[in-house]
Amino acid sequence: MEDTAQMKNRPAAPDLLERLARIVGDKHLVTGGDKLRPYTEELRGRYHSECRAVALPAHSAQVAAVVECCAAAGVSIVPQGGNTGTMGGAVAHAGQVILNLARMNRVLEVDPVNYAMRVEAGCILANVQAAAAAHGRFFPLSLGAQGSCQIGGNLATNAGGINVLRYGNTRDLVLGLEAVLADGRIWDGLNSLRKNNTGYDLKNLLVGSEGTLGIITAATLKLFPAPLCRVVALAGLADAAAALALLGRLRDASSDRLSTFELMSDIAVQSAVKHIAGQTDPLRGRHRWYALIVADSTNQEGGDGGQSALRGEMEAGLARAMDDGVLQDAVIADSESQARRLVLLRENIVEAQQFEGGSIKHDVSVPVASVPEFIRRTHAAIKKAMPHARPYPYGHMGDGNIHFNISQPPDMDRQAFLDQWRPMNRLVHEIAHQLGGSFSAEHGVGITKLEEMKRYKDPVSLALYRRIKRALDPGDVLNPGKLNP
Ligand code: 2HG
Ligand code: ZN
Repeated sequence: MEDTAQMKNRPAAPDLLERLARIVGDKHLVTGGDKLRPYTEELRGRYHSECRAVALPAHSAQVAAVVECCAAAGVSIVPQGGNTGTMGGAVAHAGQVILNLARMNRVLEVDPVNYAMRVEAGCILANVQAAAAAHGRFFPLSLGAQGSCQIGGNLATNAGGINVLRYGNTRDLVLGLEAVLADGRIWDGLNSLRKNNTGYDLKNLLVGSEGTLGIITAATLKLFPAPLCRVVALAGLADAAAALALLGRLRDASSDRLSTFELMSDIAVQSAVKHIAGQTDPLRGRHRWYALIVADSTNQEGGDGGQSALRGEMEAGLARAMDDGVLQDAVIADSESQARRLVLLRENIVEAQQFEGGSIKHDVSVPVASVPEFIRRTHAAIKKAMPHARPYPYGHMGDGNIHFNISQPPDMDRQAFLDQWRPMNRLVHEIAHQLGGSFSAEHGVGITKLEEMKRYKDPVSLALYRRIKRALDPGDVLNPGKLNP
């Protein structure tokens, strides 16, 4: 194999596009015009892609043929799912081909007895959840973009979401994978075994590799019993230390059946109430912090599918916490529609932040027990650096993953504020690092966090990553320039 520099300098064979069209079909090779936009524009408008073409293969053999063809022409590939990532992992430059898996969207099998399902990589996450539910099973990965993100992208980026506390991270939900490698071979690791202790765990190498080691084309996913009842509560709290205490108490009180424990700052909740139509704050007074709590159960005890038993446990846990001064107020949803509205409050704060002007985003994790200290120190550091900046923190408290976002001072120029992105990142990431945390807990690295990789990853890890990349993709065909600084 020739090296990357040689590949980049060699002009692509003029008939590359013809050959790609022959592989995927004319209709499924997008080369220009408005049709490119869904693949080249990303949701938040932070990046814009250029590309030679977008290829939309129909099955793994076509993916393999596209990879072989591009590799032979010295053209690199950007694998892409629903294009909902936030770190620029699916962003392409003019010389590249985007390979989007949208057409590979079949649910291949749901096996309720084995608690497993096999899907193609382009399945929309919400459709995966629905297919599992249709067989009385539960696929727990759940995140804001689930109506448009693809499961292959979720796996390639190890995207997290709001159920990690109970069901584990995305990589924990995978039993097997199929992937196309940089040399066009198809790796078939699509088994549904719970135990298979034979050799290196290749699937875990690919999950979270952001398309740099192989293109995930199909997956066998782990399913769970479908929850029959759920209790959704919103608590008002004085500080993050109280939220931490409440988290522990409710894990105990519910026999560890909490699936979600999300922390939201007052500014985040109030901004959702202000900007999102129909959104209300169900608590009587204002609180500095709020927690959205979901518990679910498959235990059918009692005449109502277990609902009152689980509700009883949660009510008792919340009442004790109130008596002990841990929480200031709480409400439990009385109906499924109220429950849905409470969950929407958390979902809406992401969109609501856009109405507060420019925002600088963070996605850090620290040990769960260190969240209060992280929040305290970060808040103070931001206020010192920019007194009128408005910290807008929220996140997956149960996983120690806080989006310590910052909204611009109201009277500051938006761009002048956004120009502070890097120094603000540095400040927040330093504190997370000092507390033994990560600068990217769920959104990955892409191109946005390459500097942080250099700064915070230990040199041995970085050297191993480079070796693994060279071993699997010596020609730098797959998503070059992403993840590895
Ligand atoms: C969430 O938790 C997402 O809602 C988005 O990870 C976070 O936009 C963000 O900062
Ligand atoms: Zn998140």
